[in-house]
Amino acid sequence: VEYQFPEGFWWGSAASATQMEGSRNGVSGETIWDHWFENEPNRFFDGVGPHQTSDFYNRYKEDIRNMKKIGHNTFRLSLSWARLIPGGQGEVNQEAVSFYSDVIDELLAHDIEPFVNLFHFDMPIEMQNKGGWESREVIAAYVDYAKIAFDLFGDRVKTWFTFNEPIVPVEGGYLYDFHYPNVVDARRAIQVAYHTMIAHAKVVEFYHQEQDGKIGIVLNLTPSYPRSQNPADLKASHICDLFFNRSFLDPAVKGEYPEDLISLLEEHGHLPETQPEDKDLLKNHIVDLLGVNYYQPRRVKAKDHLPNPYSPFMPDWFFDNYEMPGRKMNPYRGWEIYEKGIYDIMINLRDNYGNIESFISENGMGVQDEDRFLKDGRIEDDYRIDFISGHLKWLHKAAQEGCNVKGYHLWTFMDNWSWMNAYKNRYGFYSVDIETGERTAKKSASWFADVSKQNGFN
Ligand code: BGP
Repeated sequence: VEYQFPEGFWWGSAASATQMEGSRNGVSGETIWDHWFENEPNRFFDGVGPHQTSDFYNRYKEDIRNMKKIGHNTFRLSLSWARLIPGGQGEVNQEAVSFYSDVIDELLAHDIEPFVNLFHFDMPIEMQNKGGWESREVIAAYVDYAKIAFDLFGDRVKTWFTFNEPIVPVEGGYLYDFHYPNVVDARRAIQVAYHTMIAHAKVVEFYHQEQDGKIGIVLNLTPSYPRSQNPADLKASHICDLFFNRSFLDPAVKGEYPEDLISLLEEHGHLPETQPEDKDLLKNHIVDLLGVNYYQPRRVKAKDHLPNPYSPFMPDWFFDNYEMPGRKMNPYRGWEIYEKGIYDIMINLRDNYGNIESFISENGMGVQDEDRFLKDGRIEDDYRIDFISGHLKWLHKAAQEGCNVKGYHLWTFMDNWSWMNAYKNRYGFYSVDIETGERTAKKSASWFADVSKQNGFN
């Protein structure tokens, strides 16, 4: 085997509650996604909400058998806060307790280690109505929810995550208008980002006091590449990195915010509101491991025009994105494919973040109208095999060079519902017939089964 991975490498995939369970299956409180879909116009869902999705709620046994078939030894799911505690705080839903408990047991019975994430974009509407992450009360409710989850499942789940991509609700909900509550306001965005990390650190603190497994966070890291080495481009790229990577990476792994970020926000009068004890909280409660979601890099250049000083403050004041000539694209999702990015991230973690234990917690290729590639009843997704192997080669090189990388998870196990495109882009190892619920392995699934069996590939 040419690309042999370290022993015990985690081969698996990732998914989230909202995207696979079906919020109308079983008893559940509403999340912002149900609320947005049902009550307010939105331009994203193609008229299809998160009600049914891929019906994992009813079909998890079959799905877990399928995971086993393709060699998964780990699987990341998220709990739905609104399912477990429908009001966000208060009474626990016993039906949800049995559901998650059964899923966890079923995974363990198949020798698949469950990685459990507490929050994947799915704020309970009751909590959003109290101010979402802008509110300290909501932080307290989230910490209580985490404690309940640890009490219920901590005996069997030894790898936990506080958040998936915490910057996405900030960007989507408070800066660029693609998530509920559709606010565009950098001051509030910064407060939300900050409070998310406070909530995170409080949960890490509690976990370390009471439990004996590992706890981490999943961040979508987008390496920031400057157009040129001239100072203006370098500066633009640096600021972009501060806003979109280091605003979460540094507090999570180093326990403090980058000084450059603090002084930039200070200079523009946009520091968040803090409490005196926050600093020590962050400092003393860093993660045990880091999940890295990697889809695409950022190509950054200095701004062509200075921003209008009377326009409201935005991160985009400091840089422009540009389309690098000759870049490779996934034409379906409109995202650049740059495999080496995965290596650059890992080297950065090795050299600047204490070589923290990490793994690729999401990487994947969304494709529209995948039925075009059906042959004899199976989707021949050679492009996905190329995509995965292209990234794995660079990940292998990183591991060879001493990066502490422990695994690779595809986004996602089976086609599911998505935040901004419902079912348009398909990502799974298994295709799902949305009408009948039938699952069929794609070609990449059998390829991946071989990879995990051999712990590598040629
Ligand atoms: C990540 C999210 C996932 C997922 C994926 C693919 O950012 O963690 O939830 O959906 O991106 O993105 P999309 O579904 O928008 O194509």
